[in-house]
Amino acid sequence: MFIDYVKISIKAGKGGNGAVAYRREKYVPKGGPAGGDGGNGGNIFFVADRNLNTLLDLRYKKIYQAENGDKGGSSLKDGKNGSDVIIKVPIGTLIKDAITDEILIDLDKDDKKFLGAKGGKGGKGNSKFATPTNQTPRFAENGKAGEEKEIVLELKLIADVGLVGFPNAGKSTLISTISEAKPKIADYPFTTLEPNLGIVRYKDYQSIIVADIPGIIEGAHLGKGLGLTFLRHIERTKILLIMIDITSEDPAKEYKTLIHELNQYSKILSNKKKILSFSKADLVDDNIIAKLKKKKFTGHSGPTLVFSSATRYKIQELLDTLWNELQD
Ligand SMILES: Nc1nc2c(ncn2[C@@H]2O[C@H](COP(=O)(O)OP(=O)(O)OP(=O)(O)O)[C@@H](O)[C@H]2O)c(=O)[nH]1
Ligand SMILES: [Mg+2]
Repeated sequence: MFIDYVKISIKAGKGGNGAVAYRREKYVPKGGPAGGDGGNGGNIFFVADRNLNTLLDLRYKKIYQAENGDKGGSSLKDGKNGSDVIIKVPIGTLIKDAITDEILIDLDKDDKKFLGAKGGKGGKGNSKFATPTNQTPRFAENGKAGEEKEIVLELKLIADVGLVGFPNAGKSTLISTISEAKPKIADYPFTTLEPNLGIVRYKDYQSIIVADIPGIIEGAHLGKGLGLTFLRHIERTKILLIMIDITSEDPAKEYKTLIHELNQYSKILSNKKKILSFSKADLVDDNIIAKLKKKKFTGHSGPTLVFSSATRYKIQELLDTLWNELQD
């Protein structure tokens, strides 16, 4: 399952209290202050880890609590610091404050680390409060509370190319043809309910990451079909491959609808570079293909690609075009 949104509570550890203690030595009845400091509370960190793809692991545990610092001891012994908690997340996870909705950080690189909640400082022991006029203080400082936050984690896939089309356009079939991804494919709408990422090997050592997402229908921005919330997964792609089923009754209208829904979702998507393509070329005659290639689509410039995942017709050309566009 693809999990892209999780809410959790994080609680850093409390600092340990400083100790009130006195030196006890033979023949010294009233020793000076010897209370150690409390240890610091453990912190909560988030770290991006390239081995993770989903937020699934975080779904079952809602509260993350770091260890408290130990209290200070006698004989100037300081308390142990509480251990930190490190929460691993996939690359591309946004960390937000659940209450203000503010983005705290974008963990967009492997190993990038973020201090989500700082542990409370340990209190000072009474030995630290000795002054010339009060050489044996009878008090120590208490440890401070650790930070507590409500956090939202949101994963935005980072792909090079996003596939955009109506349900059944053949998006999942394409990704399964050009990559190792094995998404569900079926001849009914909304087969894909969660995004799939595919890594396409290009030439020898290059790769293109493609994101297959659920289908879009007219009125999606009003919540029709699966709505548009999954479009956030393609906001960071460099290009969008618009896919229209070549057997569509009205390709121009389909194209217009897709562009309209993208525009409704965000400026980022409306400004993104788009390539227009027709899938399932094996289902029509060559003269229909030739006609479509010449047809003008309002608002679209650049080549129109026609391909078939079923027969691999023009699949290499499709990849070459995507690759070349990505180099710009
Ligand atoms: N003949 C032919 N059929 C295809 C081709 N590509 C996909 N199909 C068929 O079209 C149907 C829909 O394919 P999917 O890949 O599931 O379509 P999708 O765009 O991912 O659909 P949603 O996930 O519902 O948005 C399936 O029955 C596929 O077998 C193709 O190149 N040629
Ligand atoms: Mg699909």
